[in-house]
Amino acid sequence: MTDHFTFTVAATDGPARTGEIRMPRGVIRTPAFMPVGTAGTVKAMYPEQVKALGADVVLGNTYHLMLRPGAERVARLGGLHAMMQWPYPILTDSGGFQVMSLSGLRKLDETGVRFQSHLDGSTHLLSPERSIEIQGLLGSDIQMQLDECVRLPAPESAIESAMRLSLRWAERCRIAFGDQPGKAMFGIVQGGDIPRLRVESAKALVDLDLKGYAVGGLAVGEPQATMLAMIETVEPHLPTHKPRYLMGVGTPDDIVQAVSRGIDMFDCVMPTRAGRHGMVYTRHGRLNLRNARFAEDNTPLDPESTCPAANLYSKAYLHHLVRAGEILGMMLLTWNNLSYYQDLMAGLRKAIAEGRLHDFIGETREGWQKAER
Ligand code: PRF
Repeated sequence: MTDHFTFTVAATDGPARTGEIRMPRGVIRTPAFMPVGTAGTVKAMYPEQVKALGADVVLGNTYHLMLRPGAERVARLGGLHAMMQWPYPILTDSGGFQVMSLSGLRKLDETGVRFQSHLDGSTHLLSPERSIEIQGLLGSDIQMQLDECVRLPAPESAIESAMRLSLRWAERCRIAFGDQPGKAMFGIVQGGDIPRLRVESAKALVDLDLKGYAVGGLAVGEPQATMLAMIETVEPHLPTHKPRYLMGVGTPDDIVQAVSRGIDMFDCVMPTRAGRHGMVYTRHGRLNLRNARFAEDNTPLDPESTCPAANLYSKAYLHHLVRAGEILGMMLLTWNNLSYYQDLMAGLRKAIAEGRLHDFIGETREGWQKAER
């Protein structure tokens, strides 16, 4: 295994690419979906199950882990990989986005974000330097710059100042991160739904020569068409030899659309969160297993899937578990959903390698139409 962080593109199909990120803790096959392990666990899943489904990397959150159990404590206990029993790569988000969506009182200025914990009301400061320090204490392999993400719609002036602040924080994060050959710090393109600001953000980040680039500030209230247009705006300005990560996205359709526009990495709570709320993703679309029409449906979710949650148990049984609020219901639905997402990514990688991405996307979308809603 390499002692450096490298990214190689093996094949392209239009703007879409398939390749590998290599780093000391493992290889990430791209396009990759990263299951979300916010609080040091991919909820309702054993780490070995997550790996067996084909996930090469999971996501952790600075915000949650700094508050509980605390970054210094995680470090004393040997780091997040050791605690979680996940020896493979971990990417951590920087915290700013979660502060904005979860914490109580908060104040953002040039220094960073001062905020009150949603757990006990204690006050904390997350600066660019402290965010990188925390991500280092956790042992994160791919660290994200601290940024400010503006929900859409928003006034252009607010989008512009958040983008500029994010650029200044990117420089501070890069200095704080320093030179760590086996690890990476990614910049985050901001700029809302304004093409001019997106281009300016991408160019300035590329000048910082970071190891990868995320597109942030999307899937925050805008239509899907706007999100895809922003990816198309940014993509030509990002270097082809570095990974591109679309943060917090998305539905299976968002993912195939973004992959076909050149995105390599994704994370989203959707498959795990939906699985705890009775929703399943399948080749035939999304189903709500709480629905009474599944009460006596003795067929599995997908007999052709290799995941037992999809090929073994009947929909009637899963419906019963969900209705009864049984823990196993959440476990099986989460397992099915992550399996579906990982199989989708494997399908995308194969289709790109074989130069038939367009047909693959057509067939995949046709399959989704089959679910009766
Ligand atoms: N910035 C960071 N994390 C994020 C986002 C962002 O813009 C998003 C937006 N979809 C999700 N997670 N740091």
